[in-house]
Amino acid sequence: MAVAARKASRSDAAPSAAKSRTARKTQSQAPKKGAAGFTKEQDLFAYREMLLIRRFEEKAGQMYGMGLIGGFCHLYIGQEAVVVGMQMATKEGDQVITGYRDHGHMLACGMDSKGVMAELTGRRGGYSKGKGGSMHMFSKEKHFYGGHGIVGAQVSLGTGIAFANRYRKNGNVCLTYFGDGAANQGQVYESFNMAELWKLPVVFVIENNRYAMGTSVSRASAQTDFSKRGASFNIPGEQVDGMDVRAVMAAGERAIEWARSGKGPYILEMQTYRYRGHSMSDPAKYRSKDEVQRMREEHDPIEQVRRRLIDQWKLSEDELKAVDAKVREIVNEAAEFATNDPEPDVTELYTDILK
Ligand SMILES: Cc1ncc(C[n+]2csc(CCOP(=O)(O)OP(=O)(O)O)c2C)c(N)n1
Ligand SMILES: [Mg+2]
Repeated sequence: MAVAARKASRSDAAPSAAKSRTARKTQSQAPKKGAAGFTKEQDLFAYREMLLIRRFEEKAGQMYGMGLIGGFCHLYIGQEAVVVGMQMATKEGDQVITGYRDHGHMLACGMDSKGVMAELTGRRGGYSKGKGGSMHMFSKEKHFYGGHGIVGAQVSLGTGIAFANRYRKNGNVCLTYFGDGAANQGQVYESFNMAELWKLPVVFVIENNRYAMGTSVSRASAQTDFSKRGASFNIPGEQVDGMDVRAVMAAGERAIEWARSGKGPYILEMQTYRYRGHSMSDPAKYRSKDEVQRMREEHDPIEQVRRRLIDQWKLSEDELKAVDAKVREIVNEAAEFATNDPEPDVTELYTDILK
């Protein structure tokens, strides 16, 4: 927690690109109404946010292929509705912490796409001055606490952030995301116990994308209903269609309200799917192409909203194209910045380290 906070203020101070933010709304300023059905504004907002994540990730994948991004790179494509729906249920001040599949979470928190992309390419305008890479970015300003490469580590850190919220009586809730694989880690259950015992304001969001690297849920988990994982600690939970941004927001509102009102933690199992490999180096031999194709064709979270915008809200193809063009422009600008920004100076080798 202390380390995360230190890194957060450091990286906030660093990137000039991250400071020069586009005028994009963050989700805590997003249009709100009852959650079951979205208004036109909510659908448009969700569409734009999810599309930004998708296009950003596609571009990151291309840049990785071109050798511009080194190290690990885990793409979030397919899972966009989870983080966008959850952010739409938050209020300003609520924190987010997650694992290594984190670019979507950063963008959804309102972090600048230039600063994120420049960190991927290891440039000085990146959120960690080009020294952190894909899995290690933070923004205290946007309440994003990483970016963690150790599977499950963020669960105890997120519980610690929630403890700080309770101690400071600031009314904030910490959204702590982790995967189906991470859900089998021991420290998760130590955290669950303390979170319920002390009624900490934390929502545990389990992103069940059906695989942990190449291992399917049914091969690795004795209890595959992750919403029940808090049962022995009396933590309530529910399973959510994580491909439907409206269902995510509705569940997010219930869970956040529960946590904020002092009732303690809440578990949301988001049933979702990642279209790409675990990381860029995954040949994905453990699942069939048909399975991926079926999910894309029948459950794509962005396509669902796109259809509503056309059928229900009568948006024209031209109006949608204008949104797409704007998103592409933001992503292209980020890629250009991340390609041309200089690398960190060698003197930076000895800064921002624990001595
Ligand atoms: C403590 C630890 N053990 C193993 C690994 C290697 N590892 C990286 S990702 C991963 C799978 C995690 O899967 P899941 O929690 O389902 O998240 P997803 O990748 O599906 O988002 C493993 C085993 C690690 N990084 N840290
Ligand atoms: Mg997984």
